[in-house]
Amino acid sequence: MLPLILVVISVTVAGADGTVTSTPHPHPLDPLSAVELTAARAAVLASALIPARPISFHYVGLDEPDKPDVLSYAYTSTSILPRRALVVARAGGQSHELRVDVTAASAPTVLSHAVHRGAGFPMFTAEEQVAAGALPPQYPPFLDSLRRRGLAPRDVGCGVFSMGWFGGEGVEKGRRRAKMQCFVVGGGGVTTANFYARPLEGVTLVVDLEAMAVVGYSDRVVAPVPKAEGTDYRADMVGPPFNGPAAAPGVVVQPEGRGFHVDGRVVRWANWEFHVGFDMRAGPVISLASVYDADAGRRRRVLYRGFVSEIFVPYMDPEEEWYFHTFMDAGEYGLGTAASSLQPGADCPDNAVYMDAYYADGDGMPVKVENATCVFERYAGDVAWRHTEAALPGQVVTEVRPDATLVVRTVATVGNYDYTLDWEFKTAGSIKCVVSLSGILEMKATPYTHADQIVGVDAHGALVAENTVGVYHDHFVTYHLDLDVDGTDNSFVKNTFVATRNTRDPATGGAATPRRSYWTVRREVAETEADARVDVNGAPPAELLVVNPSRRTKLGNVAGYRVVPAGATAASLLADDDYPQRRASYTKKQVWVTPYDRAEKWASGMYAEQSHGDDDLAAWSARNRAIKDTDIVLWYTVGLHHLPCQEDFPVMPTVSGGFELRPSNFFERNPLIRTRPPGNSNFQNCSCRAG
Ligand SMILES: *[C@@H]1O[C@H](CO)[C@@H](O)[C@H](O)[C@H]1NC(C)=O
Ligand SMILES: *[C@@H]1O[C@H](CO)[C@@H](O)[C@H](O)[C@H]1NC(C)=O
Ligand SMILES: [Cu+2]
Repeated sequence: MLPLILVVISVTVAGADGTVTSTPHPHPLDPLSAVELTAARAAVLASALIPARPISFHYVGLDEPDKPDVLSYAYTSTSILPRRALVVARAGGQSHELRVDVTAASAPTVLSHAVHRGAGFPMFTAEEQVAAGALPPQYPPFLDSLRRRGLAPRDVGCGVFSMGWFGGEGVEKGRRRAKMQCFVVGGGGVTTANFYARPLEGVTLVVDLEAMAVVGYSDRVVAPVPKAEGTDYRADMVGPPFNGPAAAPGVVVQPEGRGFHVDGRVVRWANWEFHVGFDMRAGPVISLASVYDADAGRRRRVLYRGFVSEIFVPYMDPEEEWYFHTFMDAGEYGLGTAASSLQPGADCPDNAVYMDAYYADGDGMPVKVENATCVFERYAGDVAWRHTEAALPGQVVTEVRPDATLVVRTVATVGNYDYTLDWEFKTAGSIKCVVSLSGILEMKATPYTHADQIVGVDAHGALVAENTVGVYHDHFVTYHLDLDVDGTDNSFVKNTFVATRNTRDPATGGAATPRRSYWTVRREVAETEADARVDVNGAPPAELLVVNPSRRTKLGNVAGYRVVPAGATAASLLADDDYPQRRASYTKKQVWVTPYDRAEKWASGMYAEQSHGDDDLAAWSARNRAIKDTDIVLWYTVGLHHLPCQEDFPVMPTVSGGFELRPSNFFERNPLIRTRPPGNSNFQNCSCRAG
């Protein structure tokens, strides 16, 4: 990631004029409405518990009711549950945590208050990033640096970079500081929309975010500012002529209308039902996903809650200007606050429906993101199952079922990177999570203009344009997956493939069969957290499942869901004692399982900014709690090593990774066996647009 700079676009602030009203009885997992956010703010400001001023709001989110209450609301009673907000605010140099009851928006009450004493800070606010952006042009040494490069202050924009943690308590304790680095946006009459392509290499400021003052400065390296030509990606700057490969425009038509229903934020489609939430740190949150089992004649629970808990992005250049680029995009910047308004017909197909989202700004006021999430049915011409049978006497039988799915999509644009987060529901019972990366590389200015000049150099990136290096880095996208497979009490199972020598091997005297080897499966049920830390690339290969030991098929197999990696299984290569790695040590394994604890939501810890790693997923797992036949949470990390190439410039073609949660002995048989074959799909007018 690179930081949010200057202004937040495509969001509108909900008016205090009553234009936004709360629904009378929200679902207990609905995100806080504009009215509820406003009420939480009012309660905090009115509270005597925080005497210091000013108060800035860094996180305001739903403080969910206890899980048993939500389950009983969803599956039995639908009794109205209290609405509570969790607020993390800064005042007087301290991080305050407050729980506020906003059930009656006109009379919100603070239920609890605590001051965070440990390491780490809450997310940055957009407002403080904007305010910090105004500091460099008022700072004389910075003006000198610009003058030396022949630039004017208006030619440059600066962003706030989290500074990570590199040991010790030091003078930084209690001080919320960040670094700032700058980019050339104008100058010489040239402008480009590619903010990140023209770094002012060598210049780093340190800002105190609470005093809002520059407290450190260095201008160390002089490398040429990369040229603006060829950096833009806007259609009106790139072309015409548009001479790239041409494809026919997309067509989506549903002649009989949409196949799904949205009731508030509950989505019902085919055999699936789930709730779509939103959080300013996590972005989209999928809850209470259940699937209808036609053979059993009932709805069965699969996923209590799933969301992206963290995106850790460490860069691989140890130099002064780059070593601290070790971003935690969710915990430091927020995936929800970074949600982009989706562009109908481009970000999502024409048959999509949209949901808005709200979050709190730094002043605690609601901000609306229009069309933050879209929901659409996808038919990409794929096959759900098929068979052609030519061996029957006198006939050929072919049966095919097309595979239609339902996608819930949100895009988080965290500075330079755009993460498209998809939750795809399949009628065969799978949930597929895909994260797709696009956007702009983080680039370093360099004197080099040809790859041969870098040969033999200890390189930390690849030349992607003249004077421009795309710096090596990783993306680790960690999902919190509270699976409740057919109920709350689950276990984690490893089915390891074991290569076995045939004991009746003819080479050792046996003669009954010529086969010398085969593989079989060793089934292990994880007893404690230590048994459930898995490097999916490590030998031996294994299938990983969350099962419900008390639910078996009629044949006696235990009902479960497998987690199946779908590419992008990179693990961190950093040394265990390297500071960024200590803050995200869970990135050495893709899979972890913890017992459910409502406090354990954020893989990098509640206070990720400048965290020390003492409250991360690996630290919780080190307690080695029992995880057998209890409520468990599966954590899965999608990982990519990113070695930039020229095609990633000036803007990256999308690259995806993910995983699938796939039923395994959950159903009695293929749940799609009784689906109808497709009817006549030769719609005459399928070149029309659905809208
Ligand atoms: C949101 O989506 C609706 C429906 O497609 C569209 O009319 C509207 O212009 C979109 N709003 C924004 C801000 O993109
Ligand atoms: C296709 O469109 C034409 C013109 O609008 C209409 O007359 C015709 O009935 C349509 N055909 C089908 C199969 O919908
Ligand atoms: Cu990347």
